[in-house]
Amino acid sequence: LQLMNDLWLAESRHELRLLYQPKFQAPAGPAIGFEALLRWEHPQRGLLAPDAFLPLAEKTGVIISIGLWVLNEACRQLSEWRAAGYTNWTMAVNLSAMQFEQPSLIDDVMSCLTRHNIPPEMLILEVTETTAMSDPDESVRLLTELTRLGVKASIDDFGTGYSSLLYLKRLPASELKIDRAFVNELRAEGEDATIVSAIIALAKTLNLRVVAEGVETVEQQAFLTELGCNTLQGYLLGKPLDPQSITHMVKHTP
Ligand code: G
Ligand code: G
Ligand code: MN
Ligand code: NA
Repeated sequence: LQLMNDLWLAESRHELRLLYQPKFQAPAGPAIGFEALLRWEHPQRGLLAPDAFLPLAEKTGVIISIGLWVLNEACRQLSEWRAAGYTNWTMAVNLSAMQFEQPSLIDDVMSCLTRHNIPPEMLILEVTETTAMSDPDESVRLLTELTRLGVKASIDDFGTGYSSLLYLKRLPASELKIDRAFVNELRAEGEDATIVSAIIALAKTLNLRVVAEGVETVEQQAFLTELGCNTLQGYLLGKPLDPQSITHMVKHTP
């Protein structure tokens, strides 16, 4: 209960932070964009990862205001990077199920883009496969509206939910992210290799960019590239970093 109280106050107390994890062109290209990942600097418990408080935030509804804060802060950071010359970077923001169902979502996204002067196509909204498929018709409608604004949609944690291929085909997404559970155990002869190559083939058929998340080894990097995966994300190539470290990273990478 204390945690719940603290969570309602976290934003006004300036305890929320965003880290940014890079996505790279496969196999070893430059960073093409970043995913904003939320952290909570709790005064007593220290730095908390989303798993420690997002379920509570969803249950109590505070996720709505936290989610708006995330969207706004990520766009603010992107506009700062754009002003510094990094105009080809995209920014990905994770949406929770409850945010996705908010009637004000489209307006909130639009006003955020305007406020920070961000070209819509540089913003990617990540929704999990499970969220997208819980009400497929509504998801098609929402993603169609977002796409009309020019914003990109990404289907996160793909492979863990139950997609109807018919709806997947109708969803105006531009990206699939292969869940890191499949990437984790990737070996050339294993079962996960078959699943991963099927997902990549599916993404190609549907004309979607395909991102592998959780890439931790050079073997995974090489194998995913061989299978035709265009984008890689994971600790091997870049951990979630604070903005200062990112500026440092790009200045010291040829
Ligand atoms: O950053 P980390 O690997 O601990 O993230 C754990 C989970 O929390 C991931 O599934 C990620 O998508 C989710 N997550 C991270 N940041 C946000 C956020 O700002 N909003 C939502 N809804 N989920 C997030
Ligand atoms: O579900 P989503 O893709 O939003 O999850 C992002 C989460 O995955 C973040 O919390 C991030 O810390 C974590 N993550 C990113 N790269 C790796 C990785 O290479 N290995 C593991 N185990 N976790 C990762
Ligand atoms: Mn994500
Ligand atoms: Na994911």
